[in-house]
Amino acid sequence: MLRFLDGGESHGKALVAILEGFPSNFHIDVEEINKELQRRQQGYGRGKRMSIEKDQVEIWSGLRGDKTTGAPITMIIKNKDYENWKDFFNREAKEEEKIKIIRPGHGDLVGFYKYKTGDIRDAIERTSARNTAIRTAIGALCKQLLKSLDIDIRSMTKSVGAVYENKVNLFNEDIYTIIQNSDIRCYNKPIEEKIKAAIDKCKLEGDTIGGSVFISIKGVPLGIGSYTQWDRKLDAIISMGIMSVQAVKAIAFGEGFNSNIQGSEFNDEAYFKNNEIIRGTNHAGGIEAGVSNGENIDITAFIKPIPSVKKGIASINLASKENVISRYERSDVCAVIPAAVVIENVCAFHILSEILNKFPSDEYNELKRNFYDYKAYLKKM
Ligand code: EPS
Repeated sequence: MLRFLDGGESHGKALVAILEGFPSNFHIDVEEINKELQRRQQGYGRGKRMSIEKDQVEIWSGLRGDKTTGAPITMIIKNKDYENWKDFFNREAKEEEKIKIIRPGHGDLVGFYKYKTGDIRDAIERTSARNTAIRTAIGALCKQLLKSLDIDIRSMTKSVGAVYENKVNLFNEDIYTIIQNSDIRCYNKPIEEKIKAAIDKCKLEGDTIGGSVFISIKGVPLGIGSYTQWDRKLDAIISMGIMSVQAVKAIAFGEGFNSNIQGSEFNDEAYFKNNEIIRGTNHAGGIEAGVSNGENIDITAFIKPIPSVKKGIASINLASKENVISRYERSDVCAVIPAAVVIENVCAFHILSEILNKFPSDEYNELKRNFYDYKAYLKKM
């Protein structure tokens, strides 16, 4: 079983995670993880914080040289901004600095009453999307192993505000190079310009903007996940991972949000061609009955506008019980573009975890052998 726990505050010393169940004898490329962390830090619409941080992972356990030993892997990403918060974190909060005015939409209200520390700051620190850095590091490691099993996870921006990008084939190298080099993660230049203009407009207005991202996973063989029990369904498992990413409000697999298709058209027609199963379409998004069917796993995730808006909105002071204008906390204007990278990596963790559930292996070569034997069996059917 692959599992992890993470800890860390947005402006605390570091983000930390312990990943357990990762097979031994796998050569890790730390620089590849750092590249993934850099991808996450990019994207149009980021705020000032990204000019402070330059995320780099340190691996403190579970390795001998660059090879995994099967022991828990401890990952650390230091927060550079901690230098500016050191004093703040190392003493009790002074009464006058405690935050009592909520940012509606954020975790401020629920955190204040749930954990009762008397300061909304404590909720802000742990609810922050800074947490996605460590989630990305964990996923990036899983992604490396998946890549060696010919499983590739890619993403693009699908929409920002009212501007929509057409879906393209992410596994066409020319197309994907353009997307990877775009700071909107878009293929179409005119759409990219429109999205930038929409983000700029929001920034000027002191507002924020949401959107959607498209993730496609290629190479997952038929048979990962199970319909025999609710908590073994692959789409349910992936959904939990994605839903736990800050600001995600909805997920669709394939054409899951399209109510304008009737059954005869929605269901992906199947054919045999040279003894191989061919599907006419992929409206199911690669998962039928909670089990991968061998097609690409296609996911769209919807990200709400960030709740920290400069433009004041109606809010409340929890101490004085007055109706006030919301307070502003430094933030990004648009988190859609980095969310695409985060969700790629969140998916990587769950896909690897479910592959390990089907092929329980302590050691990497054992996993590889079992995985490819299974793929050979599928081919022979
Ligand atoms: C975030 C607020 C901003 C973002 C942060 C998420 O941070 P700060 O409060 O330091 O300005 O930059 O995202 C990251 C730090 C990151 O690494 O993605 C929030 O409130 O969620």
